[in-house]
This record gives sequence, structure tokens and C-alpha cells, in this order.
Amino acid sequence: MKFAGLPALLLMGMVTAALAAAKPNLLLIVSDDLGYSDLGCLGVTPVRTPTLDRLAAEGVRATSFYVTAPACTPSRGSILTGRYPQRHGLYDLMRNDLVNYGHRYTPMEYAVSPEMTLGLDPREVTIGDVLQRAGYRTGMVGKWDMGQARRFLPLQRGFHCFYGFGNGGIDYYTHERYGIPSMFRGNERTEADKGTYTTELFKREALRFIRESRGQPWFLYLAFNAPHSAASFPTPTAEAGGSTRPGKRPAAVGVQAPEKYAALYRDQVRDEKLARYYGAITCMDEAIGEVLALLREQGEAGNTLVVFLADNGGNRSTGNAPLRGGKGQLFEGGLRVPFIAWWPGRLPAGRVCDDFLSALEIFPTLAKVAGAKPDRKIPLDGFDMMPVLRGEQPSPRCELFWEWRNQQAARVDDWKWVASGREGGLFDLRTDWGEQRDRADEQPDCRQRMQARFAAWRAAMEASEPRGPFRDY
Ligand SMILES: [Ca+2]
Repeated sequence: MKFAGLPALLLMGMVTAALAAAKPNLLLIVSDDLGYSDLGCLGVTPVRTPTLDRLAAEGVRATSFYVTAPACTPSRGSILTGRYPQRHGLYDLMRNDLVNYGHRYTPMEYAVSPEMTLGLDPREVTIGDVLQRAGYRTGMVGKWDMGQARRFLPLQRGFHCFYGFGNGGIDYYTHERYGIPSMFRGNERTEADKGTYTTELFKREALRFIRESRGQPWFLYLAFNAPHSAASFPTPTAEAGGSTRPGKRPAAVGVQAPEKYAALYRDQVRDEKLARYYGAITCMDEAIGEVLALLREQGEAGNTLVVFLADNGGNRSTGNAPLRGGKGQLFEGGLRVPFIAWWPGRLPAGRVCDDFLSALEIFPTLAKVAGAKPDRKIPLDGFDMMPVLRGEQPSPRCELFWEWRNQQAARVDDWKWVASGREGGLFDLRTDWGEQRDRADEQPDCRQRMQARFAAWRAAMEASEPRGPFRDY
């Protein structure tokens, strides 16, 4: 035997080193409110996304990939913890709604507002925690949205590095939320980059993190705020007398995009806000292109798993055709999102995967690929999806459930049941992705079965550990 005679300790060291070398890098890219149809390769909208198109052509694109909530915070909590929002505790947004009625927060008011005092329960274990323990250098760049008090920030939640913002949205240029500077480096707020478009900054920091991580396995959670609407004070309108009047909801700014990118679309769309929405996507696409170019330049492309998805469906104003509804709704437009996985040599090129998958699968997949062992005492709601993405086995997922404010929904196999106020119904997704034909009257047994499965899931969630800030009172 080749290694006969080598001291056992030396041999063990060689094996450990070989295992460390085998650990791939992990790049998890999340886009904010990107609609299901807004990938150039789908040809549904005029948007141009050459980088993401190439990623899909060289990797696997999933067509039936769902998030756990139709809005940012709960969905992102599931990506980070591998658990339904009803388990991890953040099942709604953390934001200061008074601003919608013209209230301007002072820094002191903001310090004690929900945006500052709420966050992901410190008892939750993030994918960053798990990968850090497995020897990864972990970085978070972009929209964190898991709380801004120090105990909630990425450095305390499994990440070695953080550049980004802790709340749900900021102005792309001033980086302010309600007039409060909201960009962080590490645990400290910074205004050093004020005036620069966020996508540019997040690209810069992603490149920096990857360069600084050479020689060790790394995990980068790169969460762009594009193409989410800017979220600071709305623009004062002439109608409101040039100021934000108490009691009147002012006009929102919408998506911000550098002129160079918005200009690409003005001839094709009448709506200026839509031109900026597509512009913000193309700008993000170019930023991702530069990150991938660095991986190729470093010779790390074959050693890096890249996962791309959106945190929830597109805003209804940008459209999610052919899907029904959008952000904030439990129709497919709010929940079914673009998803691409890319790993040259390890995932097939150009494969389109129609299997039923969800964001709950991301945590177990990344942990498995990294050889990390999540704590068995914490229930996870997903599974390692690599064999499904490779086409080696069908997805074991046959159910997924959602509860968001006053709406409930379930998908069981190819049936979808939605109860959303006066809207809703029972839909056969095999023939009706657009959820246009309500089959509830024709299929009463099926509807009953869906509702029973939902009730069973709801009971399981209620019985799960009652933790999370929204459950403690
Ligand atoms: Ca979002």
C-alpha cells in the first residue's frame, strides 16, 4: 500500500488536507422582487440578462421553484435557516409603517422602532453558522433583512464579514431608510460610500471577499436589493403641496437604476418605472457577470457551486405573466421564482428541471455539498436537492404550504389551493399555471384533501417550538 509505514498522525493530516481541498466554494445570490418571467432567456419580457442566461445555459434552471412567503423577510429567513417562517419566527416584515402616513422618524425614535428591535431569533442556526463550523470563510454582502440591532447582524449570525444593510430596503444612492443612514461594514454603520449605487458597491465587496478568501473554502451570501423599489422617504408630490403630509400616503420613488441602464429600455416600455426596473436587473446581471469572471480568472469556476434565486415574486405593477398575482399574494406570481444552479462539471449544462422544489432545500443542499453536519435536534423542512438538479432522481417534495397574513395556500402534488379573501380556488397546475380555472366545485374531494393537509401542517407548526419574536407574547 502506498502509504504503508507513514506515521498515523501524518496520514490523518494528509486526509484532512485532502478533504479541505475538496470543499467547493458556495455562492448564493439572491435578487429582490425579481419576477418569474424576468430572465432574458425566457423571452417573455424585454429584459436583458446575458449573464444569467449563460448561467442557465451552462447549468440547471428550475421552473417549479417556490419561496416560503410572498415577501422579503420571512422568505429570506427560510433561505438562511432551512425552516418554514412559522418555525423560524419571522413570518412578517419588520418595518416602520408610520412612514406611510407621513411620519418622519428621528434617529432616537428609529432606535426603538420595530425595524431596530426585531430580528431573527438568536436561537436560530443559520447556514452561515453551519458552514463556519465546517471550516468555511463566510461573507454576507447586501440586503440582510434579519434585524439591525447588533445581536441580529451577520457577524453574530455565522458570518466573518458583512457589508450591506440590515433592514428591508434603502435608497440605492443615499443608503438611507427614512432619512437614517443604513449601510454597515461589520457591526458599524458607514456613510463612506454615500452617493454610489448599491449594486456597484455589492459587486465591489463580493469581488473583495472572493479575492481575500483565496486558499480556503468560502461561502458568500450575495443579496442584491435590485430590483426592489427604493425604500426611504417617498418623493414629495406636488399634490401634497411639495411635502409629505401627515395622513396622506405619498408617491413611492419606485426602482432606481443608473441612467445608462434605464436608457436601454425607454424605447421599449412606456412606463418610466418599468424602464428603471429592467435597468436595475440588467445592472445586477452585469455585476454578477464580473463576479463569475473573477471565478474563471482564478480557475475556481469548476470548484464553485452558484445558486441564484429571487426572494419572492415580482411586484404586481411589473407583471409576472403568465403567472397570476405577485408579491404579497399566494398565487404563483408571488411564490414561484426564477432559480438557477451552476457548477461546471458537477451539474449538467442547459438542463431545465421541472421538479417541485423550494427555498427550504437550499440549507440542506449547501450543508451537504460542504460536508457540514447540521444539528439534528433542529427540524429542517427541506432536503439535499443535488440529485434532483442532476436529474438522477425525482424530487421528494410533494407538499408545500404558505400562510401570509389573512391568506392560506397549499400545493400538494400538482394541485394548488389558495384562500385569499374573496379570491382563491383550486387549480390544476399541470394544465393551468396561470391559476385561471377554479376547479373547486368540480373536485370537492380534492379541495377537502388540500384543506386537511393544510390544517395538519398548521397544527405541526403550532406544535413546533414556540420561538421567535412574534410568538413570545
Ligand atoms: Ca423581496
